[in-house]
Amino acid sequence: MTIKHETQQGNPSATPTKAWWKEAVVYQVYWRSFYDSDGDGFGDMEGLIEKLDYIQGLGIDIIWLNPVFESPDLDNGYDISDYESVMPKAGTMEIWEKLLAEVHARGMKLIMDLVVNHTSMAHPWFLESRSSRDNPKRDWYIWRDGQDLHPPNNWRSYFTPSTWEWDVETEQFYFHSFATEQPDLNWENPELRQEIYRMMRFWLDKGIDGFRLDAIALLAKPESFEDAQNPEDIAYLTNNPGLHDYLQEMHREVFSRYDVVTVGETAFVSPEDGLKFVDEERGELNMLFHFEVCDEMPTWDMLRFKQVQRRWYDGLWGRGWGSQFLNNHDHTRQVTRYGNDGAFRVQSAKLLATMLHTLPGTPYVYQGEEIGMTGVRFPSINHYNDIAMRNRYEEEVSKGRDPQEVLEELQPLSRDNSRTPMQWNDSEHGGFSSGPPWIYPNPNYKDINVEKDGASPDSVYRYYQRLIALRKQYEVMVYGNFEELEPWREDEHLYVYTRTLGEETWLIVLNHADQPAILELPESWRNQERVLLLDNYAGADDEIGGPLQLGPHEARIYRMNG
Ligand code: ISL
Repeated sequence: MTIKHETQQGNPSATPTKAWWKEAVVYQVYWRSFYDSDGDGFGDMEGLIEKLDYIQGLGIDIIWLNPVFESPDLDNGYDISDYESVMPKAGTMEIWEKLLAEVHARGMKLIMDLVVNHTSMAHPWFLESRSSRDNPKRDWYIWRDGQDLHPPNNWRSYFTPSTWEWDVETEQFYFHSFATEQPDLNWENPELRQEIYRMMRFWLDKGIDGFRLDAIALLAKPESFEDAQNPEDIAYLTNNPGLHDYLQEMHREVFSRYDVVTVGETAFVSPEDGLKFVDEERGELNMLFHFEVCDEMPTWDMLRFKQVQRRWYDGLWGRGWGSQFLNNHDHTRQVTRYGNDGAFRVQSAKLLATMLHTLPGTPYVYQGEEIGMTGVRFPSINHYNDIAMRNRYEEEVSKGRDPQEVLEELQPLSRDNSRTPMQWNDSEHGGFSSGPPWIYPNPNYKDINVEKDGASPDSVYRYYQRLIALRKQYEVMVYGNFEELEPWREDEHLYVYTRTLGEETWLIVLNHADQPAILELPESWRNQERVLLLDNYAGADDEIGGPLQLGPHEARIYRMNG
């Protein structure tokens, strides 16, 4: 079979092919922070089972479960030491089977977060590989001679100053894209690849509904590890030659044999690169997460966000599928980073949700965003757990920088912002656990929690329910063509766009600002019949023919000629 490498741009006026995972809303469960059933301070799968009705109540279709495989847990499960057993912290294989059955019994699907770019250094494969230069598994990882004990090149990893670690036993360096404890697998080795495919089929044969593929754009490494011009720009870790050959082989050997969904975590991809992963003609992945916002837009910038949305719509639409998200377990909470988590927290949480659920692509809800949970500022580095942040803090302070200055620089984007325990009620630890949690709760759990949100007439959870219910009722929200209204294309606060499918046209109006706005619709729109399907102010609509008077962070969805 020839490998297809050519790609075209998307087709903005096309109507996409239909698929269940395009119509779905995904809820990401960072289980260790979701609900602790046994009081050990860690969330667990039993706790998740107890809360499945809460998730189903939103109208969720798919649950994305962060890694539960056996692991020393240095990177919270992204350092796997046994792909076919469950980390005791999370539960047992029997409990996992029960979780899958309970998810399916509620008509939902379960996708597993799988890390195949690297393993833990405690994985038996690595222990064998590092035991001697002629061990049969030596080539399952990436080993190179240095240059007079210096690393083979100047690359830095995501979490450390160098991607190379010296191994005194066999006197070579091994390669790691993340922490030293996370050695990269050598995907050039066909035996390794076949073992990964067998493991994937092991889980798919248990009945899971797909995978979230961690760091999947990193699988291929360059022939020769030349020095980088700018070692700080770590994009060199991704999209190396051969990557798509591996993904097309993975699709042939695994995904093509099941009715499952695959979503790739593809950092550093452009729409052109992205289409190579998700072009439905190519047989690789179903959809992807790009990071042109979360990795590259430190704070809200409406014009930049609009530009990113245009690029990806034009780049993928009609040929491949994307996702919409503004936070996850790696990126701080969206209402803090990209909205207003103060005076307008509730309205802002709803506006961001309206935007993500009405823009093209599958929306991903990260646990807690459905009640407007916020980021956090812990007082010292010792309150933080995230290996990425702690490594960077040490690295910067070791350069002689002021520790408090480094702390304040790292706090806003620390991954721990979104990893604080789910806030269920205002009891101790937010109702997350009866024991001290593995990570400090956000002190605002007394004011922001599921119970209090549910008791509020302005419940964010109930707004998400209504938003998600609309998706089930109207196909235009999934398959409708996207187009911005000209007068507001360059507006820094107002985002005004339509979704159109056949005779159905929706107009979405968002005022991403702390001030009210008056919006004079163009003549052709002003007098059209319309139905206000959803409004985060729950107020009456404006008179047809007159201007739209929007409050701060007000979001509206109109069905035109409804
Ligand atoms: O967190 C990021 C930047 O601050 C992301 O770019 C992230 O580190 C990167 O995209 C890869 O993330 C994934 O792999 C890591 C793991 O630590 C992350 O939690 C996971 O989402 C290594 O497995």
